[in-house]
Amino acid sequence: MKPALSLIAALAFVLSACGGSSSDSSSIPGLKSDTNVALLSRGASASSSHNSSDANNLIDDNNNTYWTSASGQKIVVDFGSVEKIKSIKLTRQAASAAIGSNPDILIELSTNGSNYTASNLSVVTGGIACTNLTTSITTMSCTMAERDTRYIRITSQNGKAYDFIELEALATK
Ligand SMILES: [Ca+2]
Repeated sequence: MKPALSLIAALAFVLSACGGSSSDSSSIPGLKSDTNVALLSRGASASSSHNSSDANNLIDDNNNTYWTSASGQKIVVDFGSVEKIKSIKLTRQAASAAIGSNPDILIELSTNGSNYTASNLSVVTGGIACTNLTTSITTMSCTMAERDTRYIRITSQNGKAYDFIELEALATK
């Protein structure tokens, strides 16, 4: 092989090696990153008896789709397996929602789908602690100590109904 050709071959090798691994850090073995486990595309599912056909709109990674609740109606997201959840974020079409001991939106976590514990994201005190809690007209988010969770249940209460756009639940994996 002539020198010029071997140089081109070497450059091509370097470029292909770089191109194969630069875009997605999560693909590097041993390197963990925050992962949204509440996604249809990751095997999660959402179910409700009210507007059941639209339930998966809550976890479809699409901000143009939503599930419309009704007071007293709940939606349950199942990650498919127990995950160590470190943050929860729920977005909705703009509408006020009271938080406190009797919140308009109750958010609860469970490992088995029968025993649920409320997040302080909605009840503020007495539930699963949030190390950081933010609420707005469209967003409720809570960061928390890692907690084993498979199911998140969201219930509209007090005569209120909401259009819930997306639920995000991050785990490090
Ligand atoms: Ca959506």
